[in-house]
Amino acid sequence: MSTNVAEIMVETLQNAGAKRCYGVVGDTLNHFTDALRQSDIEWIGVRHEEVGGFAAGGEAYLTQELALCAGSCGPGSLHFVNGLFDAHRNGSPVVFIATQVPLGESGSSFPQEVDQSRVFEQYSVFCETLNSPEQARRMTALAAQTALAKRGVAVLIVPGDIFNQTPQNQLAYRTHRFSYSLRPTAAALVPAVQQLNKGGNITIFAGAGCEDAHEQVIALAEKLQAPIAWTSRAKDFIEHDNPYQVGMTGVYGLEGGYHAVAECDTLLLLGCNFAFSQFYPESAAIIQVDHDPAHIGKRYPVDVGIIGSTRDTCEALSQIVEPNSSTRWLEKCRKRYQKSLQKSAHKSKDDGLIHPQELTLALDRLANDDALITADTGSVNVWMLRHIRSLGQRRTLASLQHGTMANAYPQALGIQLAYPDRQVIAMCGDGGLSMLMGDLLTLVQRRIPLKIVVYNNSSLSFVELEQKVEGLLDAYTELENPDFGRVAQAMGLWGKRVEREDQLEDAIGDWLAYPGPALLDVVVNPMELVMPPKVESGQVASTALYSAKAVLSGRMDEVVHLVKSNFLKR
Ligand SMILES: Cc1ncc(C[n+]2csc(CCOP(=O)(O)OP(=O)(O)O)c2C)c(N)n1
Ligand SMILES: [Mg+2]
Repeated sequence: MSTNVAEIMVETLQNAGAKRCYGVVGDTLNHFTDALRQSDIEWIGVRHEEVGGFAAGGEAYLTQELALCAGSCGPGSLHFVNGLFDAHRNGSPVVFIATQVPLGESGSSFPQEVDQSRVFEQYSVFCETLNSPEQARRMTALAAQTALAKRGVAVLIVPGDIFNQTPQNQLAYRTHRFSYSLRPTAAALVPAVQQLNKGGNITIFAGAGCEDAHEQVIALAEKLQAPIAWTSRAKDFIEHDNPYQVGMTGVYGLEGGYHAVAECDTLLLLGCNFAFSQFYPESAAIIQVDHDPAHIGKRYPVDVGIIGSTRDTCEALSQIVEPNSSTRWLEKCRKRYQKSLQKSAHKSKDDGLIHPQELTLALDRLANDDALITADTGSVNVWMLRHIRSLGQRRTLASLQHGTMANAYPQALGIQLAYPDRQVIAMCGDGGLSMLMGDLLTLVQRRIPLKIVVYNNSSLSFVELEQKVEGLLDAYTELENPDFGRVAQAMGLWGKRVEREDQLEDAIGDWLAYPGPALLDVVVNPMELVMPPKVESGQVASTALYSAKAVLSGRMDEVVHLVKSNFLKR
């Protein structure tokens, strides 16, 4: 058996399946990293701890295995906050070892002392302090078990002087893992079946709770002839090989998904936690299926709740609902979806400029069928969600719950380490990339063959859109950028900049074929805005107000460009 606390913790985490630990070494962490050095867990030194938090989150999200982070006391652990909040909200099983000043100094405002528990308890599944060496094995096993079972970040705070102490006695605590199913009883299904048997226009709205239920959801849709709209987080589980899917609703969605949800008679929510009430139907009967009773009616009033896994509940419902003989509603929604998708992908008339949709469609065509793709918060993740097809083997990740910038390439860094033989692509905003650029050096130092593409619109464009639809003159969104291709080259990556549409395809080919880390800087049309499917009349008026303000302040050219790019589609 291991001897000191650091060794006990590392052994326990390794037995729980952890393969990598991300962080920056230092002071209170040194005994822990020394134990890691002698284990099978790989230390991934990053330049900024936030990147380590995102990377662990990306790795754990896709593998559903434990990933680790460890921080030195005070600022070293604080730097993880944003990355780990994102990991937690994505449901990534991560254990974070936050170290603390020596136990005897706690509470004395000792240099670098920060009360980590007050920071991390709000977004974690477990947040406890190790107060004695005897607790080491038990608390570490529990942290890992809770992260895996509840899918989130478990934080274990360890005073630095405990690591090299040896416990007097130890019991054989370890991490237990289970898979289980949650099948509703026949009686619990009756109200839902009665409603579904009334027929009419039934729509399924599928959420992230449909993971592992692709086949069962489609079988139920077939029986009900129901279109399936999906939330952004359900993309990978629902979109592919699905003749019933009609895309997303919400600000990221298009008309197809919007109308299917807003205008149905019965809405069947499957593992769906969609937060934006203005996109729910005003007068439909709503049935909600969820594994967690606390989620029923949380986002919008519902008529019937069923507690069960999506997989088991759909299987049970498919066996007992009456088949719907009318395909009219389904066909109407599918047609709207195809039309809205084409409209959104169209080029505008500004010849020569690269439109972000065109770039995304080119990536979709040229990326491998099993590529792993991340996207930054902003306009970029909308282009990814709309235009990169999931294809079944492809997986995607964005910061859809936490909504932080600068997530894409750090998440992809962890994903590429976990899947060294797969093509991994990070779709970055120019704002996102430049916010956390230092770890491009980690890609070079560790030869991580990640492919980064920058949607370079010299702008925090999503915020520009927000300001314009509120009738404000856009302000403080401009970015003065370098040639990111040359910056990448100077840092040791393959780098290139593309400015014209006719260069795009070849450049993507060269970039994807490069065997090491590579960055493609693509200058995209800055006026191409993410248009939501339902533009409120107030928003139209506000956009007109923006135009009036812009004209009055001598920015007429911008108004012409905006109208050409977004309203005069070919
Ligand atoms: C850490 C953080 N800061 C600020 C914001 C607010 N915000 C959301 S999107 C965005 C702009 C992103 O710009 P960029 O990465 O260039 O992408 P674009 O929208 O231009 O495609 C900002 C500032 C945020 N979500 N997260
Ligand atoms: Mg931008």
